[in-house]
Amino acid sequence: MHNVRSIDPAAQELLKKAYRDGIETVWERYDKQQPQCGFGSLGLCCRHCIQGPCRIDPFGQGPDKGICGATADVIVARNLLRQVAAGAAAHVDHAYDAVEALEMAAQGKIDYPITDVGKLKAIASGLGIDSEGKEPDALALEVVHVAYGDMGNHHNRPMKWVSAHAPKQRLEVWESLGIIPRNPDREIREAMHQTTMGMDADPVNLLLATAKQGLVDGYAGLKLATDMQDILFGTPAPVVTEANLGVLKEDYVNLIVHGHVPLLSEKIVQWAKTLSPEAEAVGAKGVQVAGICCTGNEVLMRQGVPLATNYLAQELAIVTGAVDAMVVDVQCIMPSLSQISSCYHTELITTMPIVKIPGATHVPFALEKADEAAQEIVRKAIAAYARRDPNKVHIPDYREKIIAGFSVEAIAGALGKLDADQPLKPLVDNIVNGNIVGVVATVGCNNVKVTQDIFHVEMVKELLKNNVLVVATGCSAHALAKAGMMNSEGTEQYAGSTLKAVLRAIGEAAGLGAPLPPVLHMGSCVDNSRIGDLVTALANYLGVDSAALPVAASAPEPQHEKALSIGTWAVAMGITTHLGVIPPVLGSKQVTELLTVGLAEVIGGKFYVETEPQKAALGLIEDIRKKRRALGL
Ligand code: BF8
Ligand code: SF4
Repeated sequence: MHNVRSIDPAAQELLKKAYRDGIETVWERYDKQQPQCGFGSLGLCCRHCIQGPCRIDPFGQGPDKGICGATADVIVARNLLRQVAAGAAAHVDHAYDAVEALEMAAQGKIDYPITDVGKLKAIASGLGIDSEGKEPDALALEVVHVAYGDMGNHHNRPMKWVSAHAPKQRLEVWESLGIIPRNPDREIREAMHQTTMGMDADPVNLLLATAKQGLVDGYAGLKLATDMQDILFGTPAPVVTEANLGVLKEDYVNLIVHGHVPLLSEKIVQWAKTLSPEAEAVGAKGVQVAGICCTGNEVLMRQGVPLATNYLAQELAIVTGAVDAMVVDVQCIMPSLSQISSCYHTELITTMPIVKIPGATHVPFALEKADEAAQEIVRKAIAAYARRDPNKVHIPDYREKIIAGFSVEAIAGALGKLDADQPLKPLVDNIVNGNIVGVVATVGCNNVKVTQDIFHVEMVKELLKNNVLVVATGCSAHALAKAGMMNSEGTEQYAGSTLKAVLRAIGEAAGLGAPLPPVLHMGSCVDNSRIGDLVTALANYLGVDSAALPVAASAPEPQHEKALSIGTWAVAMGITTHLGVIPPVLGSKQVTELLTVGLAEVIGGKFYVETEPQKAALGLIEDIRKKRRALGL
């Protein structure tokens, strides 16, 4: 429990308004859930068959087995595997939609461009496809063929997206453990089978299966989605804009895009510009699009669309009374948005066949009719603007300047100004000489159990002070953007002296006229693949295992099953991965011990749980220093 709900000043202001307006938010609902079930919190409840539910007494006084004989270790391990498989399923489903879009775009069946032919060629070449003399459409179809081949691989061979993109030395480790995925759908199906009643009762085997799901997530979800989306919409390059709810404008039609998949939001951004005269006709100055969650990160990275807010303040965006329409696609969308919208004039619009919310308007999205859907949505926002009640409007005056768009290609571009032949060399040199102690990737969500954003911000302050470079994605990136850590002033304010000097030098060489931000925004949660690509490039450049690099990861405020899947992938990459909220595994000593210690011996990476931000930062720095010492640095 906590007294302060958020450190975001805009959220704090709107919480007061929500109270005045009689709006119930996620924080009140959280309070009403107290005390939360102890069995569930420890992972000790099994509902996998209908003889149950079965619960194990953590104090050793009640039952120590489920009705079938499953122990605490088995129940906890099965539950974790199901959660990680569910997270992977979400990302793979997202990636599949993107593959389908690239296929239809290449066939000329839909009005989507192939924007980044360079990226297409790079992906093709990684997969061993020759681009010579081929038209982009034909080449894209060959790449799609490989992706579909992975999705429908009926042989016992590794997925090509894994073997083509993983660090060489990792492949050997995974091979020896028998955890290289063959076909994402098959592996997810197998995980469901493996955890059903009367199946696997070996916690070690179940955890290896969990690690395999991490690889499914990393390569068939994250990496595949990012690759397809970059080819379609372009690989991000630096953009300058602003973050926080102060980006909404009183005299504009405000349209918020929320969710994860850019297939629709890219079209909305485009049509919001085109239909601006229609907004002017109803007395607005234009259409302001702003983003929540990862679809917000997607259109930020490629189109420079400002960020509205992250997961935990999604309801508060509507409480501004200034959001004319909020359009959602998939994942992390609170069903409560419908009820809250009905208290204002906001039109909540669902778009996907698997996400419908009673009370919302459903505008079906299909690739073939994407432009029509986007126009309809923008027009609904414009129509709603006329119904806006000025007495209910309050836009908190908070926004921070941000520089985003740091794909690996963009980072290499900036570094390439220092060494065009070996763009990674300046980064590696500065890690070797200790100006940069290491790199930490902060990823993942807000969680109502933690004061919103506090863990992201306080932990990163400590890391930066200690000359650790930070890269961020997802709602972590939103939090750090809102806190002013993604601009040049943030470098002056937060970076330790040697890190600051490096960021100044790169900023100058790259022609920014100011230091590079101390936290580099690398995109949405599927764009954690970009962090994976950076790690892989560093490992291959140095000829070492990725597990040896002075790199760590952290999900300070994780809430979603996807965050567990991403974390599991990072651990499988050999990376120490911090969680700031305790996942439901403490009911099993064996599983907890394997995740935080034992796994490291076989896979190189491990989970590290610490619920205090400064301590977490120091723990990660200690881990990085150990890796430095092992490398002789
Ligand atoms: O995929 S960080 S709360 S929005 S799950 Fe959701 Fe978590 Fe935010 Fe993006 Ni990622
Ligand atoms: Fe209980 Fe076993 Fe059924 Fe789980 S699978 S609900 S532990 S009987």
